[in-house]
Amino acid sequence: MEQALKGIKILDMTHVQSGPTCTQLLAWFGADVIKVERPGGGDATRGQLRDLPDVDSLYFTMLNHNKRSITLNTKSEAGKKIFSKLVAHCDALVENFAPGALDRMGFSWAQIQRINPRIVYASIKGFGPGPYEDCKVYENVAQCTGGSASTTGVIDGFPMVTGAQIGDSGTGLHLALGIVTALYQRTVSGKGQRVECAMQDGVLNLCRVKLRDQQRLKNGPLKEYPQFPNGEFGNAVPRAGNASGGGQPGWIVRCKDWENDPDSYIYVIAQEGAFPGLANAIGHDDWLNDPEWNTPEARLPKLDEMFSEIERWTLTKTKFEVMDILNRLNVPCGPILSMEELANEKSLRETGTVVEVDHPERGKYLTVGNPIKLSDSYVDVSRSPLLGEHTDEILSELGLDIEEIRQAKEHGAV
Ligand code: CAO
Repeated sequence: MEQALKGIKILDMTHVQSGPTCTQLLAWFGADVIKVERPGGGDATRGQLRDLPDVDSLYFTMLNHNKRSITLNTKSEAGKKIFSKLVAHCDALVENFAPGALDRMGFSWAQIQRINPRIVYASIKGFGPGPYEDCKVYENVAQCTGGSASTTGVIDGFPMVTGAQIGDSGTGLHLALGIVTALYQRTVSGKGQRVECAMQDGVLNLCRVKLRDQQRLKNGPLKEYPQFPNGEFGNAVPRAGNASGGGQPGWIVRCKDWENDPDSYIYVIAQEGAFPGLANAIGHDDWLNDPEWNTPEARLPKLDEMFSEIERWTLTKTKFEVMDILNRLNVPCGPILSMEELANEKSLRETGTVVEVDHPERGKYLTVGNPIKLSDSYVDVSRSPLLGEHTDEILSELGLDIEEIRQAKEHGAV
């Protein structure tokens, strides 16, 4: 079996998280990803949140699988020459520097196009054109400016960021789609193009349902929100605790031993079609003939009471027992799984979503593999490169002979 992106060469100028998640996906689909790093320290995440002294951090290793690493000082004259060769050699350049960094190195889009008109030039920035276009941005800044934080959190509590890296990894995903789309268009147009994703835009795209609710607010209260019917709605979409974002009410309820296990909870959705089974299971078959309870509209103003009754039942069972019983009744539900449980989940290991990788300096560690499964393109997760591990190999692929490589080293370019 071949790999979908075999033969595609990516000039990977990414660092930290957002860009590296994008190029890691492309590498998993078979692209040759050449990660360019500054001589000395390389990607800052190599040294961040280290759990072992002098060993690449898990932060770095888990974002840079299947790539090759070349060190290159793109600000030195000799480095710029090599960088130009890389631009000519590759199908896509991907970067997520602070705004203007590549231009300051002397590589504007116009210059890059002159070197290689077929190249796709893909960037992640914090913001698109506008008042904040020059700002540096990290994950939580994007969550706050993209509408996620203002709509996440407990009712009447302060805004909250989520554990899911929707600003970084979410935007990396968006960019990867942009790159393969541009490469596809190139097969017809013959030329490359610019692909840009702003983290604010990526987060807002993932918060689409909240912009939906912002507009619904004009026409009356959001009846599925916990603020209805007793609380007040202001001018903007409020935080809704754990209420479902869709048309079916849902909530997190406690399960047996929740006092000792911080993850003994389950999310239960009271979907209309499965409601009779749910009511029966929790011992409330009386609701089925009671007009106060037997329609979704009748239940809407008393969802808190309904979920307390569901919880009275779930408190007598483990989250997995609840899952077993309710799944058989077609009631959508999901246990709150801890990272410990996910790391040990057999089915995730079998599908390659959780993978054990061996690293020459740190030994074995777990990572999240490719969550996108193609039937005709295999994924083989291999370890992240050491800093500059492939410098000589890549330089000779660019046509430099041994003497030129020696000189590049002597000039501190690599
Ligand atoms: N050779 C020479 N110089 C290099 C180099 C190389 N191989 N690689 C990077 N540099 C230089 C850059 O050119 C830049 O120099 P200038 O400031 O003179 O232009 C400098 O290193 C620092 O780059 P940076 O400004 O991007 O890095 P930072 O640590 O200050 O900022 C970040 C990091 C993430 C805030 C910023 O890159 C950013 O806003 N990126 C866009 C948004 C983004 O992706 N954020 C997600 C990060 S993960 O949460």
